[in-house]
Amino acid sequence: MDKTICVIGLGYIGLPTASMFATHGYKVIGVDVNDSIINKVNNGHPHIEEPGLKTLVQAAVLSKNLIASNEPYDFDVFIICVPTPLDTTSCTSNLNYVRAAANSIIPHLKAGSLVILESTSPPGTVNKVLLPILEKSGLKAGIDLYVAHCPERVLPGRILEELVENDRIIGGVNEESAKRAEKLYKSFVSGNIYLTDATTAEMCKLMENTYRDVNIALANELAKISENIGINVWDAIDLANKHPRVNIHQPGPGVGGHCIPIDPWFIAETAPDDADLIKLSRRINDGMVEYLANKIKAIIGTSGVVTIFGVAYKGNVDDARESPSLRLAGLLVELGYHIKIHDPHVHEFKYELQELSDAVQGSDCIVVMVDHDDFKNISNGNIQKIGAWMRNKNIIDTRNCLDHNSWMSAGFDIKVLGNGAK
Ligand code: SAJ
Repeated sequence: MDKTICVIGLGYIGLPTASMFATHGYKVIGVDVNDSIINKVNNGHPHIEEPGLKTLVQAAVLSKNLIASNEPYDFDVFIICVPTPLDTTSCTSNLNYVRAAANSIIPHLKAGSLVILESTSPPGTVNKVLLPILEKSGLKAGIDLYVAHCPERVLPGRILEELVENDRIIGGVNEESAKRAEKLYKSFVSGNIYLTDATTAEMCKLMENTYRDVNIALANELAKISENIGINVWDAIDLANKHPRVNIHQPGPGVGGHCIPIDPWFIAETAPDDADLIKLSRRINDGMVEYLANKIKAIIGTSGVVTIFGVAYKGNVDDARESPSLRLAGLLVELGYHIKIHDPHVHEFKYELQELSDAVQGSDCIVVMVDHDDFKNISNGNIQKIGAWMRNKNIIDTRNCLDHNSWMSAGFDIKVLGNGAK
């Protein structure tokens, strides 16, 4: 019976997972390389903004069932929740953090230890990367060492609910590994738990996010076509989705976050000659910022002041990782435009962030890149003020999220991505 767990990596998945186990009957050591994170966790002040997480971490720490440390202990179970970033030059996975985590637990393994990889990884990572390292301990996977892959699928902003409610896929190097991991997660997961092999579990996670990226690429391609043929793609998608088996996604300025734009590459690196649609979809989605730059050029010419509204990767979050706005900003600067940026949720960004009034001062065009509620709810009075501060009253709504009549009444020329209707 497993009673003690080492969670390696206290990020946006590791910390909630460690805290969940610590409040459901397990003694947990949360291991991280960052001393500041360790101190914050031990003081009950998580470094991650996530609804309900502070309460959960404080309960886990106060119960003394969660201690953060910079090194593992000789516990029963080890759960690896470290980053697996994309090497953007080669578009391949960087598994160095997984290797480092695996090496760090070798001295703490004993006969019967269970190791679970949660980090999203290319298919084959458990069998070809993790096992060879863990077996340096002298233990043999499937004999006296149990190993499984249990990917997460939680939506940032709803992590604690989805950690409990979502179905989980567990892939073991053998059936006993999967079953031992299943018993562990059943301590707090109310969703169904499905068992498979490790490589299938790795591929399943990647397929989920690749499905989303490919469907977003379809929506973006339909948006461009709709502009050309003079219809509103948003209305067309809404109507097409009335079909019981159609789920066309929403167009946008590109795909951000540290999952959807990255996970498809993990499949492509494994089968580069067979991943044509997957790679093309990535190019279509990443190409939306060039499409927008051409739209801006058609509106204000080859120079001027462009205001970017929103740098988070999606609405109402403060995370700007892999944000399309980052790529658009770089492209516009390269093309010679003067850019000004405003995002009410994000406070650190590669480019200067300004308050709204400063960001629109003297601007020739606002590009709404993120459907923050703050942008949707700008009052008519403030729309008038924004118009008065701008040099030219142009606005491009890439998320179809604004009240277009309000902006048009204030004298704005409004363009909506994908809306070619006059
Ligand atoms: N986006 C569109 N059009 C859409 C949907 C999303 O342009 O129709 C864009 C968003 O603006 C954003 C990006 O795609 O820039 C990603 O958005 P997302 O809604 O997919 O959010 P994530 O990345 O936070 O969460 C996804 C989820 N995966 C799926 O829905 C299949 C989540 O369940 C995963 O756990 C998460 O990736 C992850 O960590 O893998």
